[in-house]
Amino acid sequence: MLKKLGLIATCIFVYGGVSLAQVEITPTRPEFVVANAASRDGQDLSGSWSYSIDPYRDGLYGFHGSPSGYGHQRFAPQDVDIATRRAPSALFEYDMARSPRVTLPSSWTNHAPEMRHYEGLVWYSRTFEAKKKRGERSFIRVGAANYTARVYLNGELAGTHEGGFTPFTFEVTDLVKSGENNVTIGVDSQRTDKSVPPPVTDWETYGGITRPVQFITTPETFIDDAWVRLDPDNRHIRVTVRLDGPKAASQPIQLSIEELGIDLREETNADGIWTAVFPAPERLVRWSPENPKLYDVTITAGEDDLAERIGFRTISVEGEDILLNGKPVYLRGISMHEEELGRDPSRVMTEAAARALLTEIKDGLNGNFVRLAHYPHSESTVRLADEMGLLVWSEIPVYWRIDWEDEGTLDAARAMLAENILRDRNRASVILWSVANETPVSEARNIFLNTLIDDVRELDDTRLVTAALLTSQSDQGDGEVARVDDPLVTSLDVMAVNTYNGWYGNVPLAEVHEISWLSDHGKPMIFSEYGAGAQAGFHEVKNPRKFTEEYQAEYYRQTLAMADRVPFLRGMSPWILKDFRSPRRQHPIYQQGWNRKGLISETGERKEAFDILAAYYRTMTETSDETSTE
Ligand code: GCB
Repeated sequence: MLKKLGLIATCIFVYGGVSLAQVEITPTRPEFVVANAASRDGQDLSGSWSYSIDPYRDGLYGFHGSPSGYGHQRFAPQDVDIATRRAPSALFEYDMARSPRVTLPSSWTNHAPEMRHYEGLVWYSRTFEAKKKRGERSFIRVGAANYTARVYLNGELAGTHEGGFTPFTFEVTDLVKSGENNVTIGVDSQRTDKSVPPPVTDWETYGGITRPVQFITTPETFIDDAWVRLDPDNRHIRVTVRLDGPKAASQPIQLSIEELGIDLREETNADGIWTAVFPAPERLVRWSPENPKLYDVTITAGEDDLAERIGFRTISVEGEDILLNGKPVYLRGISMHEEELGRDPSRVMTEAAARALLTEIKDGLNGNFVRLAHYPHSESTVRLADEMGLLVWSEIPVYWRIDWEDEGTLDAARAMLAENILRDRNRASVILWSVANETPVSEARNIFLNTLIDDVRELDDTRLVTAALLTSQSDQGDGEVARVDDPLVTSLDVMAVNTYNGWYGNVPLAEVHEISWLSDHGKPMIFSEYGAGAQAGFHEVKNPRKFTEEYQAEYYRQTLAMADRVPFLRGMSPWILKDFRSPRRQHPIYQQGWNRKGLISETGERKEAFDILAAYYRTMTETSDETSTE
């Protein structure tokens, strides 16, 4: 249920040199943003839900493809037992109320042993009490459901959504009733060659409802979107607020930041939008990893108000430097997946679980940066990064083998991008939006990714755009040379490359430090990935081979020595903080279904390489002047 705003541009793009397609250049926006949704009135529907698997999608279609029949509709709110007592010949082949119960949010991987590798449709259902009030609107918001979802309230379809990592909200004002309500969500983890990401990745799919479901109530006219940020000129604060509802136009509106003595009162325009620019007060403290200062911001419009905690900072590029608040910054980072510590994770990324991982980065590694790979992580993780002082790389799962020629695929990617940016553009920690990971160059791919880059620039002109690229490498007599020769670089602010010499490829580990890097782009580069696998506790000191801690440690020494020789390198997010589940990694001794490139094991045990990176970053903090707070 996505509303496409704006005009269809008249640009004609050539797809793959064959077909002509008209691409809408105005970004696809979700119908509702519901800024700071967690702070909204209503009910958190996290907790106990019943579930029923449906691998043949029997709840949706009969066996000849027609809509499902009465006895199959998992979304119908009836009590099957009572119905069959009343009509003894009625046949029901489900009973949601008597199905097993589980606690959401969580992927279904841990619901039962037989769910561990399940892919397909699962129905979830629960009831909640509501009281309908005149002049009040109601919504169901899902933080994330992987990969497609259908939401029903009291048996009626409220909406459908594609994309496993971004929030979606459906209005249910007309469907909700006073008393008991039934909400049923069908989540289908099945992906196709046209989905984003495609079925083949290097991580666990984690199908299911992995972030909170909320029942939200708002006044008839409410503040749907509010974006408050420091202008790139570093001297002004800019505000954009969008109201939704019958009284959105010409509505008195107020913004206050008490600590800064800011109290603005104006009116929305005819479209329900208020934009303002005003000088940043002298005493404004800039947000930075060293001083992650957040301000309480309140917006009031009619009967609605919205509270936010917002940090103010600038991020820009000058030549080969990345500037935070006008000063060069080196990104001392690491990558992470959304997977909690423990032997049996199921993507239950509570705040405590995220804090445990981010603390390892901030305090353990002396880091100031995290790459949240390979899809948008939960909003609470990004808010935590704001609070703890970690710069964030945020990305959408445009990964490996995307169908570059399919318009539906492009639409899906654009929708995910917009949902991600609109959710997180108030977070000072987010400095980089990434549009892709390791995508081979082709004409169709360049067009696809340039459309996404244009969208980013349209939705957010205060951050940098990047993508994790592949590079070419050769030895033409004077040593191994790696080149950043992807034509996409022209459109990016920061070049990012994934490089695995010494783990993949033919360069011997001992020679990795000699590799040279060439770029004539005059832009900053970061190593968005490099890494080697090691099983925690597996040692071979004399002749270390792959998967020993010693090999991984030497890999880090070699790669860091190489990094020291790259004149335009401005940061790194090695692969990866923690061992993570990946069905493609099946060495029976070293991997057992885990990608072992973590610097800590799945239970948090630090490997030798952890200390090498931590020491490298510590030295950097000791030698650099890091007081970018003004
Ligand atoms: C990559 C991918 C990442 C993989 C990693 C690996 O380049 O971007 O998703 O997990 O390599 O471990 O091979």
